[in-house]
Parts: sequence; structure tokens; C-alpha cells
Amino acid sequence: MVKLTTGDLAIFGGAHAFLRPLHVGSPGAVDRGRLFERLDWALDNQWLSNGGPLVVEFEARIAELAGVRHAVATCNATVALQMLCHALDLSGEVIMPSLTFAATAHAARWVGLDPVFVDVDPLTGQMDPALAAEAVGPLTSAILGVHLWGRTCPAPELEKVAADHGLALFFDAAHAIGCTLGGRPVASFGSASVFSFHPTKVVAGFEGGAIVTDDDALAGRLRSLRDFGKGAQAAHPAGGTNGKMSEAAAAMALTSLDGFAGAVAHNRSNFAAYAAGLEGIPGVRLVPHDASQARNYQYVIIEVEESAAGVGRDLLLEILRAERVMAKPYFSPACHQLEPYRSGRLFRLPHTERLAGRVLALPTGTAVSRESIRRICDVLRLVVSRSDEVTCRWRQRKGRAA
Ligand code: T4K
Repeated sequence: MVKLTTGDLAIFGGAHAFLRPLHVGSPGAVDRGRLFERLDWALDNQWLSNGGPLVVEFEARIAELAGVRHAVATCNATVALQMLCHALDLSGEVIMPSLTFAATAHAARWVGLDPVFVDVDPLTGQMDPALAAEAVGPLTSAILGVHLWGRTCPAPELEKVAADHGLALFFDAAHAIGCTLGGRPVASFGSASVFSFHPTKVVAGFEGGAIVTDDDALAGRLRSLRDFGKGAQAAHPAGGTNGKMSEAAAAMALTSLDGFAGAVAHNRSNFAAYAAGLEGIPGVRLVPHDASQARNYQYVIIEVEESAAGVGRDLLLEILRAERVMAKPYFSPACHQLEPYRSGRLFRLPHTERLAGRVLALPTGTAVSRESIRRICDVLRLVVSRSDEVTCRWRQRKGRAA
């Protein structure tokens, strides 16, 4: 149904734009026949974890896709980041952006490190390397870059900062599988990078992660740490953990990986549909991709400027959710606005705070069609074009509810 008036919006009693909720992170379609074949094979093989053949195959394919020698598959990306902090023998402080999912900071915190947050570029939302350099102190042991939303952060500049100060450099590439920067695969920067294969990611393994690296010794330490410290040349002070990927997760991840190129093509076409649909809506900026680089397009991010749109991000989110468009405010609050960091050191991060109050991730992925995107954009256009009336009705509604 085409929505023509504010009364047609679901928040004011109109019909929902969608019969079923449309999620940001709906798992992509996979070839179920192939998935069940792999699961059957694993059951027949009677080897369900601890570096089984499907995990080994998955690691080889991820290393190839990432353009590096090693992929160490893990149960998820959070544990992968924790293992990497130990394997790099970090201590004290780690410099990172605050505009990221909590897992980035929590992983460092979990292993006893102190995250030091730096601000981001106001347009791209990516960590500012000059501020990373300024944040280096006597306790700093590493810089953790994040390729936020699958857009790449300024990795070469971060490499220079790390080299100038003798720091370790590694990357949270949870969003960035298959992405390049200056023609180089993201995994070629720093000592290592971490991918996520959570169901909401473009390659999904039920749960899953991988650390990719060209460093043979680091890969060896990670394999040992992942499996309770077994097989280490020298015992690690952290002992070890259980960070292994199961054969079932590898079966799913391999099957999802089979469809990677198709999923990226679908996401790219969705991104183009959003770009066309949002064109000219005042105050709604689609955060762009660098089309000259390989991208997986798995996150569609808009920035809502209330003074131009007439409605703020939070009201827009409420309106979209009423329509069953389950947009997500990635990433709000930013990490430094969350406990346990909020009650600790004071960070002044104006660009991060501004973006955290304005950004919204919109549904994409193979479950989202161009027609659905057209409908989402039409809702946004209607709301912004009638923003005074929308705000007035919303206030009245709130007043009645209070
Ligand atoms: N670093 C970064 C930068 C990250 O973004 C993440 C995770 C990590 C590290 C750590 O990776 P992992 O340890 O998870 O491998 C979701 C995901 O759980 C999380 O993996 C992801 N980033 C983050 C950006 O998004 P939430 O708290 O927003 O999850 P939730 O449950 O609200 O799900 C997100 C959307 O996906 C919802 O709209 C529902 C939908 N969904 C979710 C699942 C699980 C589905 O449609 N189907 C599903 O099976 O964190």
C-alpha cells in the first residue's frame, strides 16, 4: 500500500508497511541441500570439532579470500579478538575507536587491557590516525583499527603511527570480509585481522570468526591458544582457551561462503536502490562506499541531521519500527558512553558522539528486495516532507499516553 499522508503511517494507526519484520541482519539465503550434505558428511565422519576437515577446508578458503597465508577459525570474533590480544602479548593500553560494536572494546577489557578511545573522521566515521598518534602514552602497547560498517579505516596511516611508536597493530575486520584498500586486501594490514561469521554477517556460520595473518609464528600461537594451549613451543602465560569452531558451524560457513559473490552482488544492488530512493531527501545522508575498492556492502548506513530533516534519528527509528522495518542505531551508544568505560577516564569525542546520535543501519542482505527498499525510502521521504505534522502528531500521541 502506498502511504500518502501521515495518517497512513503505522505509528499513527495506518497499516504496517511490511507483513513481517524486516531485519538489518537477516541471515542470507544458503543452498540448504549443500548444507545438509555437509552436515550429513560430518555426522558420518564422526568428527564434530577440534580442527575437523570442514574447519580445515574453511580456513583454507578464508585465507585465500583474505589474500594471506593463515586463517585460524574460531567460535566467534569476540573470542578471536581476545585470543589475538594474548597472542600479541599486549599489556597496558590499546588505542581504538569508540564508534564500534561493544565487542571491540570488551574483548580488550576482558583480557585485562585498558581501551583508550580516539575520535573519528566526521564524514566517514573511521578512526582518525592523527588522534591515534596523539593518544600514544607510556602504557600503550597497540593500536586496534576497526573497518567500521565494511568501509575501510585509514590502515596505511595507522601502520605508520604504529611503526613510529613501536606499537603492535591489528584490526577488527568483523564487517570487512572481501574488502580492499588501495587494491590491498584488508587482511594485509597490521599483524592480523579478525572476521566475524555471526548470522548477521555476509558470510554466516551460525556463530564463527577467524583471525587472518601472514605471520607463521603468530598463527601457531593462536592455534595453540584456541585449543587450551596444546602443542605450544613455550607455554603462554594466559594458558589457553576453548575458541574452536565446530564442524556444524564450518558446514554453514562454507555453504554461506559458496554464495558470497552472489550475496555481495545483491547487497551492492540494494545499496544502489537505497542511493536512488534516498536521493534528495533533506537531512538524510547515505554514508557512501568507495566504489573503486572491493566492498561487501553488508551495512547500509544513513546519517540523519535533525535540523535539515525536521525529525531526529530516534523518532525516525520509532516510525520505521512501527512499519516493521527493524533498523538499528549502529553504533549508539558509542563504547565510551557505555559501562564500564563511562565511569572511568573522560574521553572527549565530539565527532563520535554526533554520529552516534545520528546514524541508523537499514535492512539489507539477500532477504531484502529492491521493492522493499523502495517502500522504506518512500516512508522516509513522507516523514521528512511532512516533518512538522509528524512531530506534532507524535507529541500529541505521547501526551495522550502519558
Ligand atoms: N567487532 C565488530 C565491529 C562487530 O560489529 C562485532 C559484532 C564483533 C566485533 C563481534 O563479532 P561476533 O563475536 O558476534 O562474531 C549484532 C551481532 O550479534 C554482532 O555479531 C554484530 N557485530 C553486531 C553489529 O550486530 P546486536 O546486539 O545488534 O544483535 P541483535 O540480536 O539485535 O541482531 C541484529 C539484527 O539481526 C536484528 O535486527 C535481528 C537480526 N537477526 C539476528 C540473528 C542472530 C536475524 O534476523 N537473525 C538472526 O539469526 O549484535
